[in-house]
Amino acid sequence: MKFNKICILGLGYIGLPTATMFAANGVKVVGVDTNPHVIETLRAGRLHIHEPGLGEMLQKAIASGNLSVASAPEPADAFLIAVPTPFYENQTGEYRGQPYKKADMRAVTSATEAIVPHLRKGNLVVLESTSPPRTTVDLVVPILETCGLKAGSDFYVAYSPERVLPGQILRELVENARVIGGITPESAQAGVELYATFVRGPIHPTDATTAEMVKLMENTYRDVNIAIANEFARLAERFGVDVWEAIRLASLHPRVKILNPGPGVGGHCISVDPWFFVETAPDLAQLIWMARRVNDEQPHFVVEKVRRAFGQPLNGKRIAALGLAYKADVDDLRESPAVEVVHLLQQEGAVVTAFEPYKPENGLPGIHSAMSLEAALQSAEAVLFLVGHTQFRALTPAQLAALTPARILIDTVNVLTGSDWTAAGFQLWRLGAEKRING
Ligand code: SAJ
Repeated sequence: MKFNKICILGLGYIGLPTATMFAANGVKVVGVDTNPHVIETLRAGRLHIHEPGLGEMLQKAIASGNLSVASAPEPADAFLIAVPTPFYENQTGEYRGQPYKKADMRAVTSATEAIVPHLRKGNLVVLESTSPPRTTVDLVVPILETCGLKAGSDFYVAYSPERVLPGQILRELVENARVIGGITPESAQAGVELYATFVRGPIHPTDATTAEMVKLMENTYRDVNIAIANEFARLAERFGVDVWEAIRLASLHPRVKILNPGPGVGGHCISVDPWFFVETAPDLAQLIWMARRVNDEQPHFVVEKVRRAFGQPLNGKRIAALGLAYKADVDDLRESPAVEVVHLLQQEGAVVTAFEPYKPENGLPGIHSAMSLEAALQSAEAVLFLVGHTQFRALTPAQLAALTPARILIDTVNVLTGSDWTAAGFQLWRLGAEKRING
């Protein structure tokens, strides 16, 4: 099949790099977003998200005339849906008295509806948004068929999960293996031909529901493995063991690779996707559900640690919280456990000044953010490391001692390694190591 023009609905962390990549490879792309701010920013050649390398690529794509942005779809050879699928904030399901989170599919529904007036014979529609199993066949196809054409014979429909890592998106979009599930083998084949435009990794055709499940399995596998790392951290504290050392030694086994404990699991993927299994099969997804609970409780575990470091209630204590992003070296605060920790500390009466180097200007509602590391640290009694940003990892004891009167350091992400912090007068408390290290 020949794809001269494609329309990409949703210009976020996935849709925008994908649109830019297609445009850079010679395809005419119309990027569609319902948020006017996104459209204005992109038209001015600027980015509303942070992703290394994307800014230059976007400007070239716009200048070449291959990429344009619009607020509504238009006729094209293929349509890609890359809109968010968060869970409902105020609505939960319940199974045997336990609440579970439910996917909010309204953006997928309205993006699909927006395609209907433009759908022609021979078109391809691909859903990329992470979705509960069977979304393509049970939600997307029936909406598309309201145009009067038959999915699978008149037009093609496929599900293709994105698997890129924020911060590495441009490389991983090209190099990662890609799974493309069609509602028919011909639909999968059409999808393979579309993505072959820029994907250099192997492309694997399958059916749509398998592709949906594959995506959820990947992130659920990671969530469950982080949960066990977090549980190991709790156990290590109980037994007076340093979990980081124990993990390093256990991972010497050729078939064991333990992930890192931390303040919890955030981001828009791993903390969300496992719920799609729980929601659709709560009777079966018991282990997955428990892992979610362990990871969601982790910010409380951190607060308990901070309380122990002070040895007294946190009311009135001045704490510098370093990092608000959901993980190291990204600017994304979505579902961030660091933000949750700050809120919990404030509920205990602590006076928290946060510093997020990737978004110093963007104070979150209810969080007092400093514009610089210096400002965050200058009157703190304790410094709490919540994200392993490179900038924090590079701090030396002498630098930190010069920046803050605080002598209590609480490290939830193992950034304060390799130096003797005690010699510089600090007390170091690390997550997963109950005894004070070196002190
Ligand atoms: N985390 C830990 N310990 C670890 C690893 C991660 O606590 O050992 C935490 C991070 O700090 C963060 C969260 O887990 O809060 C998620 O981070 P991540 O780096 O594991 O994943 P994401 O959400 O940035 O990206 C994931 C990736 N999936 C997998 O690695 C299986 C990515 O490939 C997917 O494209 C993305 O989800 C997605 O969009 O689904």
